[in-house]
Amino acid sequence: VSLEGFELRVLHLPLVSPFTTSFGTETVREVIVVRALTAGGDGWGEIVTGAAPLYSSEYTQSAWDVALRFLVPALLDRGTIAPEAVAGALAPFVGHRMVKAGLELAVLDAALRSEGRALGEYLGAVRDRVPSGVSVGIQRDPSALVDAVGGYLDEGYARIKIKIKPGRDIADTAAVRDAFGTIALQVDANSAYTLADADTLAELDRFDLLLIEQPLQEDDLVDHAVLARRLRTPVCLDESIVSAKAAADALALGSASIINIKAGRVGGYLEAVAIHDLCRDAGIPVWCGGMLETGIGRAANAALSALPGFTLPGDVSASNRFYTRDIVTEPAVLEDGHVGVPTGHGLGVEIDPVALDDVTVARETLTR
Ligand code: OSB
Ligand code: MG
Repeated sequence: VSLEGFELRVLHLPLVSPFTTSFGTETVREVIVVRALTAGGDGWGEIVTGAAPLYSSEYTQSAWDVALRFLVPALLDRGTIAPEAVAGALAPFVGHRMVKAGLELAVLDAALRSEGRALGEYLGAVRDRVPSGVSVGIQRDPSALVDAVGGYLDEGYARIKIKIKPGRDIADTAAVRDAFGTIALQVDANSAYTLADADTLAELDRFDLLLIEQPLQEDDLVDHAVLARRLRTPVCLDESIVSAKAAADALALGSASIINIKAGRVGGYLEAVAIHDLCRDAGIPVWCGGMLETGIGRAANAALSALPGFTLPGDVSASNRFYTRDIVTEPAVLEDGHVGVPTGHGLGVEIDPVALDDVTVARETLTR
C-alpha cells in the first residue's frame, strides 16, 4: 500500500461489569486504535495494551510514545509497503510487539480492502464460524462466580475459563465443577504462582480441566517445564509466548503442551500464523486468546481462530460480554455457542464513526 499517514486514538470503553484477574481490576478498557491512511483507502488496527504494565511490560503511554516517536515514522519513511514487510521494517526496534501488531493490522486491512479480499481467507481460515469461549474474572466469592458462570452457560458459551490467584483457586474451581458437571472448563493464573505452589496447583488435577494457563512468570520457561511434569492438568502458556521463537523454545523444553496465541502479544497476525503453523507441525493444540478487543481486534481474532490448528475454543466471545456499545457497526454476536468469521473485505467490519468519536480521549495524526 501507498502510505499517506497514520491516525492513533486512545479510547475509553466502559465495561459492562468489572473484570478482575490476579493482576488487578478494570472497569474501563483503555485501548489504542490505529487508522492507516493510504492512497487506496483506510485500514484499521488495534493496539491491545492496557493502561498499566500489569499483563505485559507494554502499556498505553509506552505504546503511544514508541508509535509516534519511532514506529510510525519508520513506516512512513518507506512510502510504499506490503503488509508482509511491516514486521521486517519495524524489527530494528526491540520489543513493543503490541504496537507492531496494531500497525501491521491497519496496513493489512487497508491492503486487503483495496484488493477485495477477506482477512480470514488471507490468513488461511477453513471455517465460517468458531466456537466461542468466555473468560470469567475473579468474583466476590465462589457463589458469585457460580452465578456469573451460569449466566454465560445460559447464553450458550462453549467453554468457560475462570481466572484464579493464590487463595482463590481450589474452592472457586470446585464450586464451578460441582455446580455444572462436565462443562469444558479451564483456569488462567496470569503468572500469579511460583514453583513453591506446585502442591496447590496439583490439587487442580482432580477437576479434569482442559488446561491451566500461565501459572508462572513470563520468563519461567524452565520452571514451567518442571511444573508440567508434576501436573496431570495440561500446562498452556500465554504471557511467555512472545514470538514464534519463544513458542519453539517452550515446546523444545516441554514447558507447555498447549499454546494460547494472541496476535498482539507476538507482534502481529502474521507471526500468530507462524506459531499456529509450527504448533500444527508439532501436534500441539492452539487456541486464540483475547485482550478485551474492540470490534476491530475481535473480527481479526475470529478470522485467526478459523485456521485448522485452532482446535480448542478461544476467548473470542460476543462483543456484549464486555461492551454495551462497540465501535463497529456489526459487533460479534453469539449464535449457537459460536461467533461468525466476517467475510467482507479486510476485517469485514465497518467503523461506526459516531461511536468511535464518543469514546476517543486522545488523538494524533502523523502524515508523510
Ligand atoms: O490472560 O487471557 C488473559 C484479558 C486481559 C489480559 C489478559 C487476559 C485477558 C483475558 C480476557 O482473559 C480474554 C478476552 O478478551 O475475552
Ligand atoms: Mg491468559
